[in-house]
Amino acid sequence: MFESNEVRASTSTKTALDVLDPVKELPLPPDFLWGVATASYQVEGGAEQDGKGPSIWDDFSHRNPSVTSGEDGDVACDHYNRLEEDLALLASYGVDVYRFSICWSRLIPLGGRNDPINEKGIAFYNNLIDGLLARGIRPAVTLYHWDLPLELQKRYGGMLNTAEFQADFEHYARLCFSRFGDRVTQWITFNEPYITALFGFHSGILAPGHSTKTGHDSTTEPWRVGHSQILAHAAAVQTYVTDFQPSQKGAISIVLNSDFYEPYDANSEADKEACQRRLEFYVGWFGDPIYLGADYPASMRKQLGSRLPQFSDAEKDLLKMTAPHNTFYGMNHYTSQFARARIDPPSEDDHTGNVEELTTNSEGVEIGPLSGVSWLRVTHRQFRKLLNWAWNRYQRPIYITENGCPCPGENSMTLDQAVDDQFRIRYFGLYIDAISQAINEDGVKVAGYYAWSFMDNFEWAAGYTIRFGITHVDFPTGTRTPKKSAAYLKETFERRRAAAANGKVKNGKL
Ligand code: PNW
Repeated sequence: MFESNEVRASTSTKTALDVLDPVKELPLPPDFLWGVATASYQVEGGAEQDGKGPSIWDDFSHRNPSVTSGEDGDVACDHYNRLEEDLALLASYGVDVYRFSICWSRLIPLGGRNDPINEKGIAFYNNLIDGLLARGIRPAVTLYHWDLPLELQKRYGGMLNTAEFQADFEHYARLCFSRFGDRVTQWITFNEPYITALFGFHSGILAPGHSTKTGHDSTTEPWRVGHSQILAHAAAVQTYVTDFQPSQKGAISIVLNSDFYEPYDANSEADKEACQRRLEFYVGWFGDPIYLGADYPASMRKQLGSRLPQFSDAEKDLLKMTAPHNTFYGMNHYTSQFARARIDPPSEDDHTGNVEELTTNSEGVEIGPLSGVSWLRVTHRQFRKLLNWAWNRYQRPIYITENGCPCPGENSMTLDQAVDDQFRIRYFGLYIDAISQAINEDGVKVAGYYAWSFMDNFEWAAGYTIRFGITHVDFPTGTRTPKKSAAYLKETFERRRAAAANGKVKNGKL
């Protein structure tokens, strides 16, 4: 995942589309929100502009060009300098909401609680937020989407130092609430803490690039980094609820990503248990402490023993106190896999719950058709099951905070071919149908949907080779061209919401 693992179109797009189910265009509630999402390092550029300090991603991409396909986010989509154009484009797409992240080192170049604040960085996000509101678009703000101020990594090891990180994150969050909170009603503390912990501190594919290969202890670091994010999250929630929410009236939570898992052998009890355990190691790791105010899942305690940190009494109190204030569940979801129970005992650096992950089951059936990247297959039925799983366990209204895919062969296409993104349109249609079924047939509360992504951007270790945008970006010139999926999303959400409003819906069907 995340490496440059582009899937080139070996067959024509028509053939790839033929194997996908048809879209039913099922209805959605009239107040369902839709929008698009981005992250600061993936789109902004302006790496050294107006006093911004370096982040671990500036450092990582410059030091390890081979890991990031020789690319970096120095310019990316140059969103920092093309703000007006991008605001106009967002408005033309008819979105209700826009999810973006703040680059911490733009606001506090060195990152720490006693370090100076950069007013020019604050001004950029003020312009963005005001520009959105002027166009009737509501901002949803992620505080941390992977670009930690580099100085904090150097000063005390960043997330490896729980107490320092928690204090600095709380201070940064407070700054954001106080400067932007009068206009922001949806806050997200961390994007995908699972990916930060495991890809930043286990495989080393993402910044800061720790792994056993670089001399780090990947049997303990991911669990410490997860612990730090949970406690920093809880501290920020407490600050928001105590000092800002009474007047600002916004909502706050976190975004957890995960695949769904189907048993490799549908008749094997061990494989069925492996699916549940895999989800606990993926989602329960963060979801149980944050939404339930509980300890880590028992399956994790059992396997990881003393390598999984303990919560002190004061920390347990903080989690219990803040849990009910996480009023929505932010879900990033792309794909699913089969899970097979391993027979041998888990290795010390296992993070799966001793589960083998596969794309083909015991009968040789593939989980779904391949998109334009090797880790992502179209698995809309499993998406519906994951929505049910998260709703049953946490009982919070769900926002899909990211969902999308690259088309097979997209990066090798001409502009005309790339904007005719029928594969992506089908993917969106099927996944939105799954949301409709979860709401109307299963009784799951899903409140909104953000497509990933507003535009093609810096896809981390894959550089610019993997394109997730509903807007094509020609990176040498920065030229934006809407893909057909942009118009499709606007029309399909209008149609699906109107269907319900017009009373044309019976039993959730048109
Ligand atoms: C997300 N998986 O990460 C990130 O939040 C985005 O920044 C990124 O651009 C996007 O996905 C597309 O890759 C992922 O489990 C997290 O397969 C998890 C998975 C994939 C991507």
